[in-house]
Amino acid sequence: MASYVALSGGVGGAKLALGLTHLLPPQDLTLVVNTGDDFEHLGLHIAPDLDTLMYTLSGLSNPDTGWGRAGESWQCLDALAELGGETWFRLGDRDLSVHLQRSLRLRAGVSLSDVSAELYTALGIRHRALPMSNQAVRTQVHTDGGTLAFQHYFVRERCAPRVTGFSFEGAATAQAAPGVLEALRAPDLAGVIICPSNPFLSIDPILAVPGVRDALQQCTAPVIAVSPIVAGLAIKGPTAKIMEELALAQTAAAVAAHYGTLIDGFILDETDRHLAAQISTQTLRVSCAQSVMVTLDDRINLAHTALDFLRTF
Ligand code: FO1
Repeated sequence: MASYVALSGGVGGAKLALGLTHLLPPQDLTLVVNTGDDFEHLGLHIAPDLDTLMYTLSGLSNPDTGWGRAGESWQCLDALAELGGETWFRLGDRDLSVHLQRSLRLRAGVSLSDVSAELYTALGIRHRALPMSNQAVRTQVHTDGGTLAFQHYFVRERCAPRVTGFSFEGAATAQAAPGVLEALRAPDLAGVIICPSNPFLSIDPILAVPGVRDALQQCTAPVIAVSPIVAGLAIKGPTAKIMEELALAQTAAAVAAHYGTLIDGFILDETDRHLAAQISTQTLRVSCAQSVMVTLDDRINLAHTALDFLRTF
């Protein structure tokens, strides 16, 4: 028996997670998902990364945006606009069903991890995806114009403000959700994969949950990360822009340096092969792969590379 854990944010991470679910049976994979992007909106609890992963794994995701559902309609949002309501965060009619159901169950006292399990099961997903925590951890984006809640920065302000740093409100007193630390401490743990998600906005919130970083540091299984930066560009989202604003080089090497001693291996895109020698150290091995995932085969192939790489340690 060999079990694996993957840490994931939304769109980019979900692609690799999908590839992993094609190669590993449900009992051998635990997906730990960022909830720092969660927020209360229109009286509902929105959990974007859990939902992006859920729609991706169930085959319901919108292939153009990566978030939300395919074939969505927007009648509720249009009607809300007529009432002068808030429409900057686009909730489709079908997507709303998930937010309504989740919010109702949370209000009834069910934990976020249990509601997520109910929703994933209802959509036919057999692999286990755990929120990083059942308590609220909310990513705050510090910008030169003040501090913004994550979705206000990301969606409402379209990542335009210059970032000066991040904090994860509530993290210090949060607990890892049931199953998270257990998966990282499992005797049969064969490897941990940090998906190609934004290191600052999607992975750091998971690492900020007490116990997670220590568990990764202490686990004897190898921990690898897949670079979300390819040829100096973010595959999706504001990672490169944020790195520039934080005065970091916009390179895969800077991402590897950000993870530091937490990782034992790093997967670079083929186009960044020339960086391999610079990144590898006595304690960090580098592997190269075609890491831009356009097709399902790309997702499965990258998952294969990650698992093969883990097996070489
Ligand atoms: N991202 C956007 O850029 N614009 C939106 O209007 C938007 C709506 C939305 C609705 C539900 C949901 O689950 C995700 C949604 N996202 C939207 C994505 C969300 O902001 C994610 O937090 C980011 O993609 C980062 O992972």
